[in-house]
Amino acid sequence: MELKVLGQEEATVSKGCSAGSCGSNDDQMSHLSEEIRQKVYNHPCYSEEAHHYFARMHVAVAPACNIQCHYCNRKYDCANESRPGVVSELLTPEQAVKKTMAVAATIPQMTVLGIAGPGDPLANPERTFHTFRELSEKAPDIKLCVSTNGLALPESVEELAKHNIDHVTITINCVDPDVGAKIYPWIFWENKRIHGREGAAILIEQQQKGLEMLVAKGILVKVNSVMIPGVNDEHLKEVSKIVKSKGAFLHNVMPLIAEAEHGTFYGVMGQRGPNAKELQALQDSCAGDMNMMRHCRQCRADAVGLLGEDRGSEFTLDKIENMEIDYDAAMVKRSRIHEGIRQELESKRASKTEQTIVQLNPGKTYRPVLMAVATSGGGVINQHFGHAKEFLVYEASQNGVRFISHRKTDLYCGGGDTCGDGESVLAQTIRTLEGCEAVLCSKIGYEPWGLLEEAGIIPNGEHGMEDIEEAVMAVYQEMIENGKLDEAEDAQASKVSA
Ligand code: CLF
Ligand code: SF4
Repeated sequence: MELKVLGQEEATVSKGCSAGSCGSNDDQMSHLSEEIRQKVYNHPCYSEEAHHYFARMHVAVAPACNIQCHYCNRKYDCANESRPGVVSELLTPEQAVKKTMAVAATIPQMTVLGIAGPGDPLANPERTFHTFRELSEKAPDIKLCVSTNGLALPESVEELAKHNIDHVTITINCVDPDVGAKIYPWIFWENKRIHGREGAAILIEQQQKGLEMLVAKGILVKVNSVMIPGVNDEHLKEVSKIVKSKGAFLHNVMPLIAEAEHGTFYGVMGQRGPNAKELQALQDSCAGDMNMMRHCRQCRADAVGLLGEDRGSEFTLDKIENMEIDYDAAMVKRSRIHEGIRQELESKRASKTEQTIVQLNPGKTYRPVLMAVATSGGGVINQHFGHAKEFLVYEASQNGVRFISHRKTDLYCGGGDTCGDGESVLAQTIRTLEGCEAVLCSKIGYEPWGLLEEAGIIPNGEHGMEDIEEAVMAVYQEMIENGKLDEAEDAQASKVSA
């Protein structure tokens, strides 16, 4: 069967790339210029498709920060790119280079090295650029990536371009200083603290200037925004429009995570974060103007592995200390594996043809359906229901399949062939799937099967090792054939869970 996979609006992308595809896959990739496709096809954050195959790693070399965000506690990693409440081990640039080469040699799918904290990388220019400089010499096949609050960006653009850094993330939470004053209590600027609206205005100006300068250099810019209900949620639509008009490649709207135990201003004040439904609604309304990233995992400043997994504990300083690394040999292996993945992706695209579901019952309209998928990567359904730490949520409709979000869960199954222990955690897992009408996995135990059915979710273990989008569409087609969607001929909106 042939599928059409949907994502953001189609558009021709030229220099500076303002639209087209990136949150997602094949159809979208085909609209990118060759130059940009080369930059994003193996970057797990800039391409939704790539995140099934390629890994990233972060090195925590940048301790200082030049601003204060109300969602940040300086004891922890920069919450602009990381989950708050997580502490990373600070590395020297030399340690960071060694660790990166060790990971690259061990995990050939690791294609991107990012610096995202624990403070702001550009507030620590010596440490950040020392790391980039050495890596671009010693491991030239690794893409370099950086995430910043943008205050020191304009003065850093030349240096970023010099090191061939093709991917820069700026966290832009507002373009209005009055909104900014509610998010940033102060910035450190020209050797003094500047508070409130005045500080926010300088930050916004620097961010916008930096964005324009990067785009002019042909560097791909992703904009992260933290969605803070009641503070900047409505305003982010305006932010999305403006950053798109200035040439940003991708917009990643992330949920505020504010817990009192993190000791942040918002956490202590009881500022809530958005629920999944609110986040999706905002992402959808921004998507009319902008490519949206929906697969961000808010990873930590020392994360290693595919998005959604963290293999950092395999590469602690004591473990890498004694590793012998033949990086020339590793590069040969890496390039062979990358070529294999590229060929696999190309052949997948070539095998997809126009999907036929609409012709199944011409003249009828069926509502979209959300389905959860258990996968550990590779773009296929390959995970046991009870082993899934997260589920990917896709929407199937007569227009095709599109990725919507991921939902984290706690493991309830310790392994083996049976699922069933820890029923309350299982019940919790099923609650996280609320709004989904089917769950696709490689295998599932008797007990969760029954509980899912009771919750109105169809368990499905029949598509193990199949391509995710094809399997999702096959199940959607079965639902139509079995008359499960007949009641919705007048196309009610899909049930989107909170
Ligand atoms: Fe790291 Fe960020 Fe580069 Fe990716 S993460 S610096 S762009 S390599 Fe990616 Fe992680 Fe989300 Fe960041 S999933 S938090 S968006
Ligand atoms: Fe914290 Fe990052 Fe904001 Fe700095 S930019 S205050 S490290 S969240």
